[in-house]
Amino acid sequence: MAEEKPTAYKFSFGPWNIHSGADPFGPPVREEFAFAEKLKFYKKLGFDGVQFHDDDVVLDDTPHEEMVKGARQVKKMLDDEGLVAEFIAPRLWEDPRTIDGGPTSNDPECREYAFNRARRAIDLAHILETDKIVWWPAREGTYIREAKDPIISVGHIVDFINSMLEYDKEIRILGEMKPNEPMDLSYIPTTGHFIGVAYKTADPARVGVLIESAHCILAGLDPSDEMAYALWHKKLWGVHLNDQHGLKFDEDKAFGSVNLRQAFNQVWVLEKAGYGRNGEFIGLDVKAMRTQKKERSTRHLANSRRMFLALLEVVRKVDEAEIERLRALRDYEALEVYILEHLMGIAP
Ligand code: GLO
Ligand code: MG
Repeated sequence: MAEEKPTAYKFSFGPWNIHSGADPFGPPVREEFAFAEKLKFYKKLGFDGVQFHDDDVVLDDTPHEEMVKGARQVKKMLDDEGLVAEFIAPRLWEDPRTIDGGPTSNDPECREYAFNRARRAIDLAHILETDKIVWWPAREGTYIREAKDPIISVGHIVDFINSMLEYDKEIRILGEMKPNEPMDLSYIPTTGHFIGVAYKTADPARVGVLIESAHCILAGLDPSDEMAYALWHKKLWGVHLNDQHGLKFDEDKAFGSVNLRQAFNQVWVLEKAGYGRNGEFIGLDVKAMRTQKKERSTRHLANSRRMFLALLEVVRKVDEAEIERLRALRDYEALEVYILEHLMGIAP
């Protein structure tokens, strides 16, 4: 039997991953690159895909005709750089109408705003030629438990997804779950929750997930097991690889920078499952350190990609027969050292 060719992975990031270094406690520390300048970095850094918020394409509330014109201009810019759009994510968390959430707001007018904005994101997706909408439910939760009805909220979320599925018969919805931040507690905080909800929507085959490593760690879960769970359901359509130092604010650290072994296991699970063979991207969601100077503020992207590819080499070098042998012996002590030696480059 002919051997299958190794997956040629494609990488993506969002324009927000090149940023001015502002944080909740301090102002920008480097000038923001213009969008056109950011696009120039993609190919140079080894990336082919651009992740978009809807308002990275055109500002919200732009009249329809102008919106179409603006989106076509962005499509042309992508074409000129040889790039493609991976997904559009409606940025539902910055508008005054979503202070208390979009789909789960108590105010029906605010819910309606969220529904309309998501449909508009689908229009943009058409123009940018992607069939993926990513939904990160940033404010769909509560600061205090009593603020919303938690049962009704789950129903609102299903209605929201259905409204997108009904609006467009091709579009796919990828839930990007996160247990907290900016909310104290989010509804449907994990991939497992979202997949449960997916099966209750009008077209479960078009509802899947994008998994971010840091979000899993924030939920006390292992990212590679989360990915495996979604892969089993054939619902892993995107990833946001990054890293996170324990249970605190969402750090979006460079991939592999905190826990190499955990990163290795993510690459392992993706590679073994053939992730990427249907055009899925290795997406990153990483922040540059605030201390970084402007002209060196894309290093975290190159570094994360480098770590993915280096870990991929390790994954491909590891001998599966040896792993099977040690599994059969139940000698996990030996298996552990076998993996660690490979990770450290000291395998005999
Ligand atoms: C924040 C999320 C955010 C999303 C992005 C795309 O915690 O990770 O960065 O990935 O807005 O929806
Ligand atoms: Mg993310």
